[in-house]
Amino acid sequence: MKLLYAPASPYSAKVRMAANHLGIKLEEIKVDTSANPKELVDNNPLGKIPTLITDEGQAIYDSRAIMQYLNRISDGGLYPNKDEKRTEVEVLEALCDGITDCLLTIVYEKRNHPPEKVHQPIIDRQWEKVTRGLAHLEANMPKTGKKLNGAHFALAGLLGYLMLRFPGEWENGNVQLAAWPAVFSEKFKHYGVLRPQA
Ligand SMILES: N[C@@H](CCC(=O)N[C@@H](CS)C(=O)NCC(=O)O)C(=O)O
Repeated sequence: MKLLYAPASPYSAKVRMAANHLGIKLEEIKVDTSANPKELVDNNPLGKIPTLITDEGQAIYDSRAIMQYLNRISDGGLYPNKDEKRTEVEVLEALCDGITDCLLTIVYEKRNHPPEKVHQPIIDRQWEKVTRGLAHLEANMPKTGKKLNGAHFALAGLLGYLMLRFPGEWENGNVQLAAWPAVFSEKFKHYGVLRPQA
């Protein structure tokens, strides 16, 4: 199976960590989405990463569809079996990915405009959502026991992206979240290598 990814991409980090945790081997192909590489747009009309291409040639995106696929081929290795618990994990993953979406909107707004054209109200609105989302996570920290699930990898992708692109801007008041990467690294030894990085 091939995974089209970029090292800084938090959603790519989520699925790379999950696959590694499950012992699923991926041929990882680094792509630059801004160049619209043919293999990417031929397989994903949205031109986004991560995009997984199975050995049979089926393209799977987005990251949550990939996570569900990894869960199926690992016989339920990523999500709990019981409905209520599974929904809880899926919603937590959606929250982490949603906060990540807001962070990416901010990064793209700044990256794609000269400073005088950056629309500050967009950034402020997205940052409000980030702040609310992080406060919710801080007040409802997921248990990080022996068995890791999809939400743990989503949180690891989100916090890795915050550490990479927003250092010093989110830790205040989020003591448990700021401490969590160290906790997670104890359970998942490859976090240092697979977390989002430049
Ligand atoms: N909902 C998608 C989001 C994917 C996404 O936005 N990926 C970014 C990189 S982190 C991307 O491909 N950006 C390039 C673009 O939007 O053209 C997922 O969970 O996979």
